[in-house]
Amino acid sequence: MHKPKTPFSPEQMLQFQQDGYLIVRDFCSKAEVDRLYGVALEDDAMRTNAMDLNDQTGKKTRLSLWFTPGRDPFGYLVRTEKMVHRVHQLMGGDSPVCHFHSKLMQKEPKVGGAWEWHQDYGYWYKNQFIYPDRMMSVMIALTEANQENGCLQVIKGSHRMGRLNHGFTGEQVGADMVMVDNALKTMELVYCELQPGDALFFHSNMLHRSEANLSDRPRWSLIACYNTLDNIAYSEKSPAWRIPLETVPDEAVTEWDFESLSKADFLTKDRDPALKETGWESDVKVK
Ligand SMILES: O=C(O)CCC(=O)C(=O)O
Repeated sequence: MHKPKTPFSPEQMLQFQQDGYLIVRDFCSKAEVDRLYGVALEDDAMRTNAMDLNDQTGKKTRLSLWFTPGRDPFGYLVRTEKMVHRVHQLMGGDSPVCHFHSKLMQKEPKVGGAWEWHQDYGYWYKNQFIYPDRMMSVMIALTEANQENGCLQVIKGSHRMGRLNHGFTGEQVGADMVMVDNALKTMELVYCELQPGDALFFHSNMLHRSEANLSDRPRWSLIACYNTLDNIAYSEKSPAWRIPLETVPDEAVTEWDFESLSKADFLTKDRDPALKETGWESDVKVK
C-alpha cells in the first residue's frame, strides 16, 4: 500500500497542535523566491487584479487573490509535494488536500496598512465550511518580514479557543476584542519574523494580525489557504475548494515552463456578482 508522506516529526506535530503554528525556515530556496517574486512584480495579471483594502487609519494593503492554481510558479508551489504533504499531515492525513485560494500580499513601504486581530475561520465560517481543523494557511515570505515592516503576529495557542465572534471594527472585520484581550492576557504574543523563503503554517482559528508597514522596505508574501476534500463548504461558489490537488515535483517552481496568471480566476470587487452571495466580496472589501 502507498505509504503517506509525513514530513513533520512527531515533535513538530505536537508543537502545531499546542501552538497552532509552525515555522519552516528555508522552505523555499533562493532560486524559488527569485522566480516567485519576479512573477509577482512582473506579471501584469497580478497588478491589474490587485485590490486595495483600507485599514482603520486609511492606509492601504494591496492583495491579489485567486482560486484555482494554474501553470505558473505560484500555482506550482501550492501543489508541490513538499507543500501538499505537509498540509495533508497537519490536517489529519486522511482526506485529500484541496486549495481554497491563494493571496499575494503586497504591503508597500510607508503605505501598507494593518490587519486587525482575526481568525481566518472567522471569515470562512460564513462560507459554511464545517471543520476548522481541516482548514489552514501557509504564509511564504517573498521579502524579509520583521517588526518594522509589519510582520504577522500570532497569539500562540489561541486556536484552542475555537472560533470567536467577528464583527466590524471601523472598516475592517475583526475578532471580538474582549476575547482577544483575554487571549493576550493568557497566552504569548509572537512576532513571526521571516526571511525570504521561510514558511509559516498556521491553523484556521489562530488569532493573528499585522501592523502597518512604516519602513522603507516592502513586505510581500504569498498566503496559500487549504481545506480537505471532506470539509464541505455549504455556501461557497468558487471552484477550487472541492478539487483534490494533484501534486507536482518540487523542482516545478524553478524548472518547469510557465504561463502568465492572465487566465487565473481572480477575485475582483465587481467582476463576479455570484461571489457577492458567498460573502467573499464583503469579506475582502473590509479585510
Ligand atoms: O499579510 C498580512 O499582514 C495579514 C494577512 C492576513 O491576516 C490574512 O490575509 O488573513
